[in-house]
Amino acid sequence: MKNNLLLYLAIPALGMLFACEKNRPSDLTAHTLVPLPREVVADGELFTITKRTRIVFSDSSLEKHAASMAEIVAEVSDLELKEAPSRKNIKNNRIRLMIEPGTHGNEAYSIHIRKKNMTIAAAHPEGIFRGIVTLSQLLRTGEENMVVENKSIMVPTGQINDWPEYTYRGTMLDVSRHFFGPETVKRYMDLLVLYKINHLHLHLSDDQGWRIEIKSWPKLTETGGSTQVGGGPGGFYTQEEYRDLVTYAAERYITIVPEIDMPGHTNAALASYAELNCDGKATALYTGTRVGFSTLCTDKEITYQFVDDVVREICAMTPGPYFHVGGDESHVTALPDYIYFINRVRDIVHTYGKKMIGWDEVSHADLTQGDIAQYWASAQNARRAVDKGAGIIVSPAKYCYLDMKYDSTSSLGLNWAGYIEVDDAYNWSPTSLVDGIGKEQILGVESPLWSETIETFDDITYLAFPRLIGHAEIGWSDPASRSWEDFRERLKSHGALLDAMGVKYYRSPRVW
Ligand code: TNX
Repeated sequence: MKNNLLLYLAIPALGMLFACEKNRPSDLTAHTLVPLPREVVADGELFTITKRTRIVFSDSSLEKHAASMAEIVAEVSDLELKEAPSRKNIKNNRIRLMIEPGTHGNEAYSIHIRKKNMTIAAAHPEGIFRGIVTLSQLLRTGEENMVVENKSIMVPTGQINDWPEYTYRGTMLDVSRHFFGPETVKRYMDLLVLYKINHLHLHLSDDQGWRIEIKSWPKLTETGGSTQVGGGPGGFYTQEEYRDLVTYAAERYITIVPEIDMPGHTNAALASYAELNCDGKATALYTGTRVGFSTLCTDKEITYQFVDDVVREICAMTPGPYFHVGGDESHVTALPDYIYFINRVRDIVHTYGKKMIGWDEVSHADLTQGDIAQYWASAQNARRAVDKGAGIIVSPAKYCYLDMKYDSTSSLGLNWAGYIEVDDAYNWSPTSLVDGIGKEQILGVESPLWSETIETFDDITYLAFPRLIGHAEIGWSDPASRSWEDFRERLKSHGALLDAMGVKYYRSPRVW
């Protein structure tokens, strides 16, 4: 059975993977893995994958994973390995995928490579998936001589034990300022998987565009989805397309986090429905890039009916635990109105069984345990949120904003939070940003990519890579073992991998 979940991971016909017999790779610690695994112990031998190697799995839930494993091997060599349930009990010359109890959560895994066989073990299929990603990196970014004439693959023996620092490792894509269709989002997800990013936050509405079909309020997309920054045609996801994205994400262990930004950043909705405005008049569509000029009318009851319908329809299509309510830069909403609004919206989100996430300004409202503030600008807001019992996702603009220019010569991006070179994006720590906010309060790290200046898949990847790879390591790896010098060396091989996949990225002079 063919399954291409991880096919993209295996696509590059890396010229470097053709080998000669001498100089065999035999040191597992000489790897180029990103994010850096917790523990890697080498024992100096080799396991050789040949055409007789079998992939066996302990549990039917791993059948797809076994197929992905076979595809990765097939892509780096000419080998077409057979898969079988492990009751056939093959001991030697096999790659075994195995569920076994573990202690570090669903994503933890271990890889044990012995002379005669190899095992990827985890407590949950998700851990097996993360382990397969690690192995695929090992095969694709490893030493040049692992693959011998395409007929065998020599893997250095040893053990990898690995688990994440934070359970939430995300990136946000703004599909409102410029719209990106489902195929673009899927291609982006294919790359996120490679670096173990497990949340994709979609910024589905803003002043310039409403991007998700809401059946009970059809003009949101008919009118509000009809344009974008610069006046282009915009676009939106039908509910069917959104569901398909959610499924595509789930198959890759990515959780979609939908955001409807409110009460500010709502011009697209205000242009679609006159009744959402305090003066009862629809606004004009907006294709510029100013922020902070729009607000829903917080003292009209229809506003809450609108929010309830939108949240209900989106939550019904979203299996993940979160609904993001935005809440940023509501500069024309008076603070008491803002607080009243967020409190009511939070209750609506809870009614539909989701946890509320909001940008750090939502800390002004009555947050409770389980609510989450996304720290992007104000340490004071983040602190206030924590004091109310909320959790924190860290996205400090000066390190995490993927839409900031790399330097003054970057043609894409903005610079209001500064220039962010690849080492700046890597050299910081989530736990030393705000006094009183440590690992216990932090769910994880997210890198937002706002789209005022970007229009294509290449634009997305140029700003995201390689900075996002650094953020992925911050979210996953042991903080005590992170170092820029070491990361930079590993990153070099990932440039070759991105090249082989045809992914456009910023070739920073600080790395290459
Ligand atoms: C600030 S970050 C915004 C966005 C802009 C972004 C541009 C945040 C919560 N709000 O509306 O797109 O800056 O970098």
